[in-house]
Amino acid sequence: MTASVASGDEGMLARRDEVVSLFTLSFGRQPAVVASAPGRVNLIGEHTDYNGGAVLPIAIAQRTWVAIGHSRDGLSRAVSRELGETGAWRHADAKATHAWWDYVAGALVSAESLGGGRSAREVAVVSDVPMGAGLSSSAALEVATILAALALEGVTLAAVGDGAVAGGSRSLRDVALAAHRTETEFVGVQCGIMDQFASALCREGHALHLRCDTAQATAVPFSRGVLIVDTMTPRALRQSAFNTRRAECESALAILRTYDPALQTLAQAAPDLLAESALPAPLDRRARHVVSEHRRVREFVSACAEGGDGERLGALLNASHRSLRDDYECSSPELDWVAEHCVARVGIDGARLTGAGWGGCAIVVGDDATLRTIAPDLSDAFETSWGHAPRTWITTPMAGARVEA
Ligand code: NG1
Repeated sequence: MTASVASGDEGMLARRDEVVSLFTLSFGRQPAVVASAPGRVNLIGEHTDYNGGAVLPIAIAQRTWVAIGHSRDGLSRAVSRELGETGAWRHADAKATHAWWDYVAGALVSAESLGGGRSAREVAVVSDVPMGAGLSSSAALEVATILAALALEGVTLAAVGDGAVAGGSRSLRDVALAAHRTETEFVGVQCGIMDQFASALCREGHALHLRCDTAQATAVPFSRGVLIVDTMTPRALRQSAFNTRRAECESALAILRTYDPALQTLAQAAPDLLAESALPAPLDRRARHVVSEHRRVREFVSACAEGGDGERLGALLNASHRSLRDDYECSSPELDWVAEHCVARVGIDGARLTGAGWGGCAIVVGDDATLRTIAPDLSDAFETSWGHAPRTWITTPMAGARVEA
């Protein structure tokens, strides 16, 4: 099995044409606007977001494309190339129905507060962001829909760095926050802000250093390649294990606050405080992971700013994996296999699990050409060891959301 290659300009144009065709075929006229937004993968900073720490995602090559136009009969509709069934609803009565178009209906509702209109609209969706792989396909759909809805009403966005349309009083940051509200308030998934911020604000050739306590976001130059390996293992126990970890982190913070009442978040706890408080097991290990991972993000960002030395980056990635495996206990044998298989190879910096863990994806970071060479062998060796093939993608840091010309 070979890794999919990042889409180039031609692929982007083809996808834009496909979503225009889908819209035209479905609704009998051309769309007024097309917008797109990428999926994301987190380079480092795992299980830090809900502990007030930092994360460092990049936008991946796979994107979601949304074409939009005003509806002519008062009914909103959404059609998707990948998801089949067409949804129809009245915008004024929009509510979550556990259908894929909840993300579209909810995004149109969230866009209202930014000037995104209240009328019925028709939307076509084409996406190559893999679903169910932890690469934020839902955030990409929310962000692209909100951006398309704003452009349809002529709302222009103020520049954030150089990632947005110039002018206007709204920014891509507002789009990210509206997309996050879609997920938490409309769809009803209580997630952190990373996915929507990454999809909206990432810049090509950069990672996004996002402080989850203040929502402060900075672009950090990052030019290495990333091989994403989806181990394709069932993640049945993931949600309950995730909830257990969140509760453990809350307990650890409550105990630490008895020593330092001013402590705001677990990620900010000083190593000395951890030692002094002698947290009971396993809270000591959970806290150690969160505090050390938050520090690793800072060191990774410094290493990137100072030229991105592969050895330094790799040491931090590998340390992150060990900490997730041993202290946070959220790895899996397959994820450990990927991490171990990739260490000490020329052209590879390091590897670690990404996302929540307990199955799911790992990333291998290194030189783009080396990743393309090793990906097929890695897939074959994985299949020999585990009896099934992984899904793999290679990407470099891509641009965030945009309105298409
Ligand atoms: P993934 O596994 O990528 O969905 C989950 C959380 C993130 C973060 C990571 C661990 C959801 C929707 N996402 O990510 O917010 O906590 O785990 O760093 O729960």
